[in-house]
Formats: sequence, structure tokens, C-alpha cells
Amino acid sequence: MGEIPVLEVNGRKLTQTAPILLQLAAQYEKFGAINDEETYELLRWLFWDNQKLSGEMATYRFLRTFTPQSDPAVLAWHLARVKDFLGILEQHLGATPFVACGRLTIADMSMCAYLSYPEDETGIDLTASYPNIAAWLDRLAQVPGWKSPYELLPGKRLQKWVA
Ligand SMILES: N[C@@H](CCC(=O)N[C@@H](CS)C(=O)NCC(=O)O)C(=O)O
Repeated sequence: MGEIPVLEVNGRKLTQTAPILLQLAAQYEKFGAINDEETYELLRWLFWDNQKLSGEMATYRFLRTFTPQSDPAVLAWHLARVKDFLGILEQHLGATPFVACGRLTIADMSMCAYLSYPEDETGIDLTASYPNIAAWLDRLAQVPGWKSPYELLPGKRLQKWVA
């Protein structure tokens, strides 16, 4: 598919975030669904996140911060979509502490990823504009073992094209 992430387990290469997370949840019997209704809820949010929230946050961050001379009209189009999707998540998290099933699941893990990069990369002040999302990210950061993206990712950083 020409994409990262790729997780290699015993010589088998797993790709695509959502099925990787589902596989890990099943393997470790943690952070997954315990019945059909929860499975539906997790899949619903994982699909939405892949297509909408993380899909658009990732594209916007890359174009805004790590691409020289991005077209301002294209950036504005992506930012409008990012704001739409953050608005949906903000409303949802006003009514529940975690994304699905009332507890920490792989849906939270999928959705927090691109929201956990520094503000100078995402270009979005979550605390000011999306307080429920900011509070949810704080809750996730309290979970034992949680690490920020740059604590986890080794290697050289990309050049930034915005201040
Ligand atoms: N739906 C995929 C999206 C993964 C994705 O967008 N990966 C980016 C890097 S973060 C990529 O590999 N892009 C390569 C390209 O678009 O050519 C997933 O959830 O794993």
C-alpha cells in the first residue's frame, strides 16, 4: 500500500493503523471490545478517525509545517475540514471521558495521535479552542506508560517551513 506504519510480528507484516490496533488489542486482551456492540462502536470511530480526523490532521500538518511553499488555498481547505472534525470530537468529548465504551480503548489511541504533536506543528491551539479535547488528551497523558510522539519516535526530525 506504500504507507507507514508497518508492524512486523514473527515475520508477518501488518499494515494500516486500525487493523494493527485491533490485532494488538486482541493479542494483549486490552483496550479492545468485549461484545458486538462495543466492536461496532470501536470500528465506527476507527473508520471515522482514519478517513476524517487523523487523515486530515496528518495532511494539514504535513502541508502546513513540513512542505515548502504550500498553496494557501489548499491549506485553507484542509484547515476548514480539520476544524469541522475537531468540532465533532469536541462535542462528543463533552459527554464522555473517552471516545468509546466509557473507558480507554484503541479508538482513543488512534485519535490522539496527530493531536499529540506540538502546537507549532499542528497549528492548532487545542486548549483555547477545543477544551474538551485538551482535557481528554491530559487524561490520556496520565495513563501509566503513556509517551508523547517524540518520546517514541527515533531519528532525525524533518525541517520545518513555518516559524
Ligand atoms: N490509513 C493509513 C494511513 C497511513 C498514512 O497516511 N501514512 C502516511 C505517513 S503518516 C504515509 O505513509 N504516506 C505516504 C504517502 O502518502 O505516499 C493508516 O491508518 O495506517
